[in-house]
Amino acid sequence: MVKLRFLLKKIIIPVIVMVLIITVFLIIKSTYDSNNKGEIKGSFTKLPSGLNSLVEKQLPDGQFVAILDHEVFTGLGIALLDKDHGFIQWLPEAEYLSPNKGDKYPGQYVDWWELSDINNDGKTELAIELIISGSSLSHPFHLYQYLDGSFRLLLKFEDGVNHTELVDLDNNSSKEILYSFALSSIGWYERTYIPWKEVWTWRDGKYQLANNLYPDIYQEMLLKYDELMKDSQENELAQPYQPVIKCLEEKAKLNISGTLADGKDCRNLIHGYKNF
Ligand SMILES: [Ca+2]
Ligand SMILES: [Ca+2]
Repeated sequence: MVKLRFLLKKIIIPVIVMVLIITVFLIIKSTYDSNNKGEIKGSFTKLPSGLNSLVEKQLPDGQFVAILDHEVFTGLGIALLDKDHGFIQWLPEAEYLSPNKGDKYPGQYVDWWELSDINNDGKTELAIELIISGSSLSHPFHLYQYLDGSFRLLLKFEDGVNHTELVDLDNNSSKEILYSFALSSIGWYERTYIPWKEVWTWRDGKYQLANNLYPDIYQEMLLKYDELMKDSQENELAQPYQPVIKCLEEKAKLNISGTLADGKDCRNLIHGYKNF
């Protein structure tokens, strides 16, 4: 009897009290966790090792698109996450691979991103401009469409000195993609003297090159080429680019006259140009 009382006092009661305390703690913790699930820093137990979600946007069906970065290495990837922020997959051509797997990622920083019905077709698009720091001033651009729980790549631009804007140029509620870049970015002269612009418009279920529908843009480019031509006459090192500027002028004039012309066709006039 004495032994039983001793056991109750020294072992059984303390153990029961301990179990009660742990149970109450777990109940409080699980309530706290479920209340905080909507926070970005909620539960990332299902993300690949070492990766963190920097920012994310919620999709119409409750899934998320997120920019993931690595806690040690540089670079960003774009991923689709489930409703609980668990990793589903990388978006096409936006995979992040750590340096020991090949140093591949679409960008180092996010310049801007937009998730909306960009082309006014009732489906959601994601447009994202990234930044890769370095002398070529590269701003990779990816455009995706979200359909049936996954993303498909519609367009991708990755020239040097490039910038992309979404603008509804003809006021039909479907945004055009205005893309500016340099035909080559291997050196300062290329980055400065041979700029070009493209306009992409949504037609027949895809974004198509439509430079010739927006003559005003190429009128402006003609003024720019005039200036560059004058500059190049005073700068010996810029003179090798004059044939390229002339070619771009001709392409701009064709677009103004209504004939679709692509400035990239002038690249073969750049001495030593290689398409990397
Ligand atoms: Ca759309
Ligand atoms: Ca439009």
